[in-house]
Amino acid sequence: MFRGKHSRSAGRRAAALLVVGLAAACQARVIYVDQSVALPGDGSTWAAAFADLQDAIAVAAPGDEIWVVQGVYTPGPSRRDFFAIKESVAIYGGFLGTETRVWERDIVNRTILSGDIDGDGTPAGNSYSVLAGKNIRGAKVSSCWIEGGNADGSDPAALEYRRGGAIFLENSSAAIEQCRIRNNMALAGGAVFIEPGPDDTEVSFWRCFFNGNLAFGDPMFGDGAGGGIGVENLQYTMPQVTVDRCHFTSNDAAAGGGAINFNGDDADLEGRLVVSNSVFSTNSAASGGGIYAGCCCDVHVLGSSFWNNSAAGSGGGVMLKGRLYNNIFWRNLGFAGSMDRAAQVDGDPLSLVAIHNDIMAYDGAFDGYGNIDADPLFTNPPGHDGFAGTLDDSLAILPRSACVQAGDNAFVFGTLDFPGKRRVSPNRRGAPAIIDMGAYEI
Ligand SMILES: [Ca+2]
Ligand SMILES: [Ca+2]
Repeated sequence: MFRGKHSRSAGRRAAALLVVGLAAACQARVIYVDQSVALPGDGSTWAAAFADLQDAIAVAAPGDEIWVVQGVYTPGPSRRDFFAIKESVAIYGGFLGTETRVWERDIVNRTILSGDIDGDGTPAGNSYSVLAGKNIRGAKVSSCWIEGGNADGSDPAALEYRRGGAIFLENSSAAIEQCRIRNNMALAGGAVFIEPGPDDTEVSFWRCFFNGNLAFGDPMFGDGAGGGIGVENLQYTMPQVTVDRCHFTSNDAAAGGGAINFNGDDADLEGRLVVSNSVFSTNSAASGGGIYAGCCCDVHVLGSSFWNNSAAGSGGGVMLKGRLYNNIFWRNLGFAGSMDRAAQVDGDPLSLVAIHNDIMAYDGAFDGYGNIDADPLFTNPPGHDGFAGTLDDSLAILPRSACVQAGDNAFVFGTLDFPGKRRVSPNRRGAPAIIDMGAYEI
């Protein structure tokens, strides 16, 4: 089992979680929101729901849950308005307005948190960030579609209007779960930007889809990194960021990290990025089409698949310092459309360890063992719609793929693969349970 280093802050974090848990037990309540309610009430029942999500957020206290019926919700008339992510408050979307239990919600009931406040269907005039949180702990956003944020602020000193079109987090810990985060843009951190602060913070993404997000800023001025998720800081300790069972497709960055940019000070040994059981298809950047991680922080990529990502320079799949376990990097594109090893995985050989990966054109460049160079036999990468870069892209592999039973069980994070099958399954009855390379277990 893959285990992380023991952080000096683990004890403090556990204590904080305990306090949050006690607070939740004492005063947890549900606040109901339904934009179509006939007569808005005090949010105490579906029949008396608030019509405006902002009204629910305004009265929410730590431990509360906000349940939001399907429909479109906008933060407010000003581009500076946002839905506040509050301390120990969970926002759940995906309801029809009849449910009595939180698990009855379903993402197919689209609770859309939209930045298109002028309703013209274009990014122009939209909210800088749809959601934002500062100095908070224990927050959750679940089962929402988050779209249309456009952090294109012109004042260089006002970072919060230039980062994180969908979500801007500063010195905060939050869990983002089962959300569809699409068509957001920013100068950096197109969908999500995580600004570290003086506290130890942790941000997790679980079963989220990132599609069509863009970091468009000018790299000359330190912008343009992280089309999907951007984390960048030289002043404070980098946060702990985990990404599990997520799908990144058609996210683009003018600088590093089409899907994810994780970049701090080289002296920062506390920050950590763990990416597991995730799919990266058709993302692009100047460098690191899938992931760019340029600091010496703890960076681990496990059980994930990278296909058709591209970089104008190097590392069409990933460009990083870190550790790669049980992944597939296939047909990613580098400089001038090349598909050599550097187009799949690039980074400083002295700081990159690769163990049991399938890497196209692998040349033994990195420390490690068990790596192969064999067509993974994806079943249908562009998916049923025939277009690469859409949400039905699939990097499932055929049973006769060389990636089957070819991983290393010493490096497994999480118990389920990308679609939800148990990790470390035998490929047939009676076979030993060995993890398959990539995001899909046979
Ligand atoms: Ca607009
Ligand atoms: Ca597709």
